[in-house]
Amino acid sequence: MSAPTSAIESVLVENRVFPPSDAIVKAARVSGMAGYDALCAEAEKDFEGFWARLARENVQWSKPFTRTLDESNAPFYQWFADGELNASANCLDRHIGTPTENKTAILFEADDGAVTKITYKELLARVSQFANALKAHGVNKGDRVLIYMPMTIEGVVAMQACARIGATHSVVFGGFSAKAVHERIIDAGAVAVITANYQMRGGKELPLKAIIDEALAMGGCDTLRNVFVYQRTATACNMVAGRDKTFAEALAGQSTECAPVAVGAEHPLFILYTSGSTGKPKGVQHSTGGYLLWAKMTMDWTFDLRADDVFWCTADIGWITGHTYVAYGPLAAGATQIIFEGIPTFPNAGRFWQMIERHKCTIFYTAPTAIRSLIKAAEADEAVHPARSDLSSLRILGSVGEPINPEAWMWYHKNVGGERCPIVDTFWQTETGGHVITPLPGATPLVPGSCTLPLPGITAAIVDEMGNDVPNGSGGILVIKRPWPSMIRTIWNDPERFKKSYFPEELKGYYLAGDGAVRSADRGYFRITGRIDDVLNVSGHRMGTMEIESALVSKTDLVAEAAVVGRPDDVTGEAICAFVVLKRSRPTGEEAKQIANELRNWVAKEIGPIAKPKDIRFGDNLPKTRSGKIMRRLLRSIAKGEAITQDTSTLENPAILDQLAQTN
Ligand code: 6R9
Repeated sequence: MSAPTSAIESVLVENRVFPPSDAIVKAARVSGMAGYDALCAEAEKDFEGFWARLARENVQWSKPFTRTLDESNAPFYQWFADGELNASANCLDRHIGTPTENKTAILFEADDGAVTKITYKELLARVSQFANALKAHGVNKGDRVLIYMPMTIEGVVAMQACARIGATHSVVFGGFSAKAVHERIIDAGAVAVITANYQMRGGKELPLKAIIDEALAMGGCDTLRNVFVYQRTATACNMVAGRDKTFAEALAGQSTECAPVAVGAEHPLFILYTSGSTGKPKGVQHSTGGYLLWAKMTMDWTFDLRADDVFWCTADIGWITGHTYVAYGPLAAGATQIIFEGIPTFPNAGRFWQMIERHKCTIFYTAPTAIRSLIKAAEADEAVHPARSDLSSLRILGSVGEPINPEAWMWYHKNVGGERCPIVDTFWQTETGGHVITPLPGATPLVPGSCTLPLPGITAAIVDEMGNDVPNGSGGILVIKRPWPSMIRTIWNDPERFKKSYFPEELKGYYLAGDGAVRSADRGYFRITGRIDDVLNVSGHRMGTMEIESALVSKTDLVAEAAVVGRPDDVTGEAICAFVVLKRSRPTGEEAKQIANELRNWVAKEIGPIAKPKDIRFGDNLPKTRSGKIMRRLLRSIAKGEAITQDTSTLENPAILDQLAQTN
């Protein structure tokens, strides 16, 4: 861990400011900076009272809580612990008997453009029926269920059905490999898997069930009893008698009514695996009460949601953004939301803009990497430019997953937002459960590339390595000083790692986010400067360098040693760059290309295609200190194509730098 120093200058020179218009301020829920300041003051005056008020207003409790925050076993904080609720009831049942019951909950657009709509009432029936099917197969409160589904209504149904019976879901992104799935089934002790035969992306039919079969064939999944298979396409897939059931088989004869199971506020709603700085992914465990409060409250605060909004978060349910702002938040808030199965470039790179027009989307929330790739596409082909679509329905834009560079911000603002829509650049993490630092659209003056200010009650700060505050304008380590309701509760099966990773002793008990940040000297606005651990952010997806290294060295017939670093990339934010020492002599030319491809495919098989290194360079060795430590900062410079200016006097083998600097 080291405090970042780069990227600080840019925040000091960014002086464009975009305040919300008077009309937006007037109509907003949190209205103007006065509205924001009032909430902050309330939180400061009575921290617990503030959260208790919001938890009562935003969540429906089947048994009210009497105690707000329990810090007695810090950092294992508990919120609203003696309260009881059901997350699915909070997303569905709460709307029954209100005008929302017949409102479209999900407007699903398939890869091929076919549209299906489902109302809240219909969704409740679908979720209840599937919940009954799970129960009939012996899935009980507290059991873990692994979900490996495409972006479909059924993906959300699967998550909500688990929540309804108090089962803890663990969604795995459909791009992860059989090995990654296998590891997660075992770590979570999953009793069931919910998957689909295939998924449709960009006109291609890609297998899902076959990957589950492969994972289960690896053995050791002793807890697993059932696999439920949604028939997304007409193509048949392998079914194992006794273990595998189609949705149709499982649902046959099941009632469409199912009483939600009340759980304690701290009951684990889900586990979501994410990359950390060691090879093993962390199962981030979230609560039910505090998490749901956050999902609902941030829909209102950050997106200023109104009854007639058409909300679209483009994230996959396999990531935290798809949990909080697809599967839970929009439903808890009673919104109409768009769910999109496909990819932004199929059948052409105007798909997002055409869909906004077609469905009169009002709030659009996506990742900088998507924006950057669509800028490129629009510049290359006028036909897919957002100007070709009517985007006048939009009123708020959002960004998430990685820092948005001011150029992309300005393009988004002008070409998508018509210079009228506030952009909420939401900083948060799998571990934070929902937004923690973000502008509020009717309050915060915007500065391109800055996530601006913490939400009321979030005590975000920038500190040095001893946990002392640094002055505005200086870079440092991003922390959150006090707990908040939607924070990570623990790492599944590994409480020690939870403490060590997020509450290191030297940081005074503060939550360590793992990012570097700097606050602007004038406004105190936060800008995230990137991860300070060995985690890369590629297209908004977190990848651990150690995970990729372990995957490479597990190709034992070929690889002796590997080191993985990130380098800046125009479209994906960061790109993965691997330095590899082979067991045979160093290849060059065509042969190097061929082996590099073989290694890329290997990594795709071990982790998933998203982890494939973009660059692979071969060396006779890696730059190491005399004590044998790989000098990653030198590799980072080489990967960027920079001249080495750092001190190399501690290097065991300085000559290796020239060799690695040559592209194969
Ligand atoms: C929600 C999500 C978390 C990491 C985080 C940071 C980066 C997310 C950001 C951002 C700058 C933003 N990140 N949002 N950096 N500005 N608005 O992405 O969760 O997948 O866990 O990634 O993403 O580095 O630490 P997750």
